[in-house]
Amino acid sequence: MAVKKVLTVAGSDCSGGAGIQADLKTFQERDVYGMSVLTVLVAMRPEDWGHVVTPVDIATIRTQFRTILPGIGVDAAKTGMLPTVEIIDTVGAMLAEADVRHLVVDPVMVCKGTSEPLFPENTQAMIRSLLPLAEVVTPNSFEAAQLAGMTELSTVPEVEEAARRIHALGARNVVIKVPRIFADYTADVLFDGAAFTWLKEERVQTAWTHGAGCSFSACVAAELGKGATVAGAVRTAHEFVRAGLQGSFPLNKFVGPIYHKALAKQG
Ligand code: PXL
Repeated sequence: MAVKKVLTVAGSDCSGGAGIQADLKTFQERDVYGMSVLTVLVAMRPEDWGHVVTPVDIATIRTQFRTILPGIGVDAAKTGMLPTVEIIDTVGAMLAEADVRHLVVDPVMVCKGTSEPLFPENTQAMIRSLLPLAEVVTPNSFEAAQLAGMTELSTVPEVEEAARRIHALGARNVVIKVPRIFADYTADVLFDGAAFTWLKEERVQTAWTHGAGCSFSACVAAELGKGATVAGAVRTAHEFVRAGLQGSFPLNKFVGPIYHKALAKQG
């Protein structure tokens, strides 16, 4: 059977841990052919790891997108960091026109290690242009609160209420990643519009979690592209990221990525 083709529409993290670098590593590990449309270049100042964010111009985003759609075709796609309202609306319009069968929206609003939301004004654009197209949306608890119009998610009922609200905005399935809601457990919860499925594991003890969110959504897209159910894709992604966290390592004193080959490394 021909290899499945999966597209990431996301930013470059030149440190290699998140963004399209994480997505393409994940696609390779999950045995799909990865392609990318770059929306933004992220660099980090070596002194304090402050992020320097350079959006790609709209015409260049369009040209890349047309290379792949209609130029090649995809079995699934994901979106990651989309740095401006104009880029979110443009990517949303192109994805709507291309009618991508399986779309995972990772509503990236912050990078780990930076406390300030990078692009707070983008939330409304994501709600307008991306959520109605999403087969799966994968916010962390901060992003889920922003999308749901809530202040903070610190209890199970609050997380479930946020998932219901985000589902009502048009995403067909909502996965909220809530690593810190339980004392010793990390959790992802899937809401398909009818039922909640909580995936709970003992927390992997590591400070190095960079790229976990990007890799999670990339893995969901890869599995959907290969024909998995949403519940199956989410479970695989949960386990894939968990293995990656077990093999995570520091790049310097500021940042450490998950390791996509953690299972192979241990074996
Ligand atoms: O982890 C969020 C993220 C997504 N995409 C890019 C990033 C980051 C955080 O550094 O750089 C390109």
